[in-house]
Amino acid sequence: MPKPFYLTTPIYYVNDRPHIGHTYTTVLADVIARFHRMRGEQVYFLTGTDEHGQKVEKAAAARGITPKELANEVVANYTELWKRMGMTHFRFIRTTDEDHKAQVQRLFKRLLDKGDIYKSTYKGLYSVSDEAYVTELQAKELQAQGLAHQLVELEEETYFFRLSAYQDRLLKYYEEHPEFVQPEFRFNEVKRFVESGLQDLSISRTSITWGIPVPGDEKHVIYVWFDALLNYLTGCPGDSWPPDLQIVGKDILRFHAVYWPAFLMAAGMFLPTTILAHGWWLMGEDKMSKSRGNVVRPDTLLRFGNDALRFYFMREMQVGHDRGFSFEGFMDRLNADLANGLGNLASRTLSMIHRYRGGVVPLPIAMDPLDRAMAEQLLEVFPEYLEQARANDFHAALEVLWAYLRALDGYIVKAEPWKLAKDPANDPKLDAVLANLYRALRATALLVASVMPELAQTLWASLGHDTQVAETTFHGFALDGPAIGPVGDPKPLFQRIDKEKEMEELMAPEPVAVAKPSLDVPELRETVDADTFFKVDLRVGKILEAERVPKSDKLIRMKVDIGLEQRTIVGGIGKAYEPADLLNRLVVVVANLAPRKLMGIESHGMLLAASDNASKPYLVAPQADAQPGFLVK
Ligand code: ME8
Repeated sequence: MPKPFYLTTPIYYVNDRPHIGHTYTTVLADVIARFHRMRGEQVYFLTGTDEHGQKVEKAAAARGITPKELANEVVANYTELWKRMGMTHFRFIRTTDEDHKAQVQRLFKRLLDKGDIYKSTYKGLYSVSDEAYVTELQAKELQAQGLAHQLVELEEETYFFRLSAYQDRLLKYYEEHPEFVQPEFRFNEVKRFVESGLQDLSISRTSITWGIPVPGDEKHVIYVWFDALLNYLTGCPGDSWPPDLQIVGKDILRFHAVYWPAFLMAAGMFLPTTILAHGWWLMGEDKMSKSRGNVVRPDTLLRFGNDALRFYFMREMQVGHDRGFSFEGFMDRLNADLANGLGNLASRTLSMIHRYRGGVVPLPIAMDPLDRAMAEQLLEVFPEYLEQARANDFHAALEVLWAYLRALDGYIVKAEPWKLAKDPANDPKLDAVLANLYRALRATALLVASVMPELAQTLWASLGHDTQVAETTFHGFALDGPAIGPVGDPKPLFQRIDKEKEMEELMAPEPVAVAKPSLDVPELRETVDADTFFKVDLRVGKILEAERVPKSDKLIRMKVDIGLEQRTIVGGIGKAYEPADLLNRLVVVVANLAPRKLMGIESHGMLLAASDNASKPYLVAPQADAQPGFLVK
């Protein structure tokens, strides 16, 4: 019995909600996990969150909550997103999990006893944003990038990991394991870094409290990266070590390809088989990041469906390279490949099988050279797709498959089945064409099931299967096997996107990024007496849930705690706010406003918001320590 395929993503910091960068990494892992299951392997896929460290401690302090409370809030965004997207991880690990804390302390102690960890003093520069000490050389790089303000001078007592002792062993290991880091050009960067010399690594801090204490010396907490990397160990089920594939962004390759294997060597453990470093999704020339205000959230794209986003990620990004994101490119790709491309081919094929053969897939008794060429091409495309996907290159795999789908379009044009159908003498030729198209679609459903689970299942079912495509394995699959049953009605696989309409909405920037609003100050309204004013019941509310009202780009349905009770309130703020941005916000509610129906939903109350000339809402927010139910007067 081969060992289960163990696959990991980085664990994400809890200082931000997930954006499409984090989503991309997790989708890539999920696609690979599903692919390996269809190869008949048992797969463990681990993801989670990295919750300790100074940044979280500070962000929580600024909001007057504990770091754990802050972490819980952000973690929910991740777990809910992954659930909504149907990710197939077996565990969502948090570095605040008890078993993880125990694991980190145990390993720290073991390496301390062994002499690989020792106590000394660190003096030098520290990057607050990276939570890492930096060498002179790295400091110069940061200065060149204008990031020097993130550096501080530090002198502190610290525990060191004897990284320098592992330089030669690492280089030897790299030499003997050419598959250890992919892609190769990144592996070369890693080798050069290690060849340039490794210094011992400080792995504890006394300046922070939010972390795992050093066992027996509790004024030290364990450095976030030592803590974080060990999640892969904590989360590994008994029979699965070492990881077969660890997916990371290129930003954190050094930690995974240098520090992490050195820790494992020190612990006397096997090293992961492959660290796969992918590139970045860029906006223009820049990395997507909250501080640059150029972040695209998955919510914005998931309106087009989970599979659409997964397909776009896999089709567009060549693993290892950077890729510019654009809404237009996103929609063009989906329209071309899913609405046209595959969608079109499937609906044409199914309607022809219905129209000409009553839904029963014919057997190809006689094939002419063109039919045979198409059938043979499938025999090549299928294993080629599997090979590329096995090498984690879904970009290339999908390219090969879609080139074949385009060739099939040409095949239909040449064969002209609508003409063949007019004369029974052409029956054998028409049978061959229909059978070839059917087989190609059936193979496609199987191949794309790990990339687009729902779409593949719809296609699989409409081809007459009553099984789950995801439970079918590639091995031994008969590409020329007979059809299982009659085909179903052609259902559109993917709804064409109205690009112009969508562009208007999508291009509306996130609230943080909008230009300063202009305002012609409106005239003062008529005077009211105090009694009239106090009739209005204004109180503090807290938004507990928020979701878009289907078919409306403006309305958001919220559940708001107003102290007395929880209310459903529908607000026209959807163009200015994402539902996820509204969660846990304190707002001011007009609580005694007569209820009214908005798109069939009864809204009981209203949120106070300021408004500019363009009627863009700006929610009024009470001070952070106000409580739901407080009267506003
Ligand atoms: O680094 N394009 O967490 P993190 C593609 N906690 N992928 C991107 C991306 C982008 N623009 N931005 C982020 C950490 N990512 C540590 C990891 S692991 C033991 C600890 C993805 O929240 C990419 O996978 O900053 C990157 O490596 C990861 O998010 C960083 O997530």
